[in-house]
Amino acid sequence: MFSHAIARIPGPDYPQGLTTSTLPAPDLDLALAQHDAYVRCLKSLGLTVDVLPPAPGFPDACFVEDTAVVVREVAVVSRPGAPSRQGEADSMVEPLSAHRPLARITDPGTLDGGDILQVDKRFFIGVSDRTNEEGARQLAAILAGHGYQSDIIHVAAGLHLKSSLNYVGENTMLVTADFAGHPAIKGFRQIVCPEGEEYAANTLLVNGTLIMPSGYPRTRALLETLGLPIAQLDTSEYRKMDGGLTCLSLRLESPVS
Ligand code: CIR
Repeated sequence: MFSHAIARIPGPDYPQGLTTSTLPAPDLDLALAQHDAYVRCLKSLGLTVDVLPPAPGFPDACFVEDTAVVVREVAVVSRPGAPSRQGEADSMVEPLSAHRPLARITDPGTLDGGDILQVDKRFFIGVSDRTNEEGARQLAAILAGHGYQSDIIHVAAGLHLKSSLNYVGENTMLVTADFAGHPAIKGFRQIVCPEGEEYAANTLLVNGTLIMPSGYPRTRALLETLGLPIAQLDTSEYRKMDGGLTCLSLRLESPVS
C-alpha cells in the first residue's frame, strides 16, 4: 500500500521541456488543471501528497518519477540521462530525505525512474536512451542490498521502459505489442494494448485502483476483465511532452521502521 506521494507542479517554462511528440505545444493552464486532478485522485486513494513548487530552469521537473527510485528501505536519487534534467536530482534530496535514508546513482551512471518497474520484491530495469548499463548496475546493486532482485531489459522503442510495460495487478502486465511475450515477463499474464492505444500502456496501479489515461476505450475494456476499480484522468497536456501518469509522481510505501 502506498501512503505518500511526491509530485511537482509544472512551471511557466513547462512547454520548453524535452519532447519527441509532433503534437502542438501544451497549454499550461490545462496542464495545471490536469495536475490538480491527478493529485486529487491520489489523495482520494488514501495518499498524503507532498506537492512541490515548480523548479525554475527545469521545464521537465514535473516528471518527478524520473528523479528517484524509492523502496521501503531507501530512496535512490537518480542521475537523469538527459543533460538538461540532471540538476533536477539535487532538488529532490531535501524532499526525499524527509521520508527515507538516501543513496545516489553516480557518474558515469545515468538512470531515469521511468525505466524502473517494481513488482513486490522484483525490479525490471530498462536500459534505454536515458538509463545506461552502469546506472542499471548501480541501482541493481543498491536494491540487492535490501533483498530486491533485478532483471535488466533493453528498451528498443519508446522513451522509457514504463512507456511500454506496467504492472496492473492480478499477476498481469499491461504491455505494448513489442513487449508481448518478452522473456523477462514470463510467468505474468499479459494484456497487450491494441494498435493505436500504445500510450495507455502507461497505466498506474495505486492501492488496488487502476489509474488510466482517458480516451483509450479498447484498452479500458481489456483492463476491466481484471475486476479492479478504474479511474480515468485526462493527461493530454503531458502526452504532448512524452509524459504520462506514472511520471507525475513518486509513490511511497510506509517506510521500514
Ligand atoms: C522527458 O523527455 O524527459 C520528459 N519530457 C518526459 C519524461 C516522462 N517521464 C516518464 O515517463 N517517467
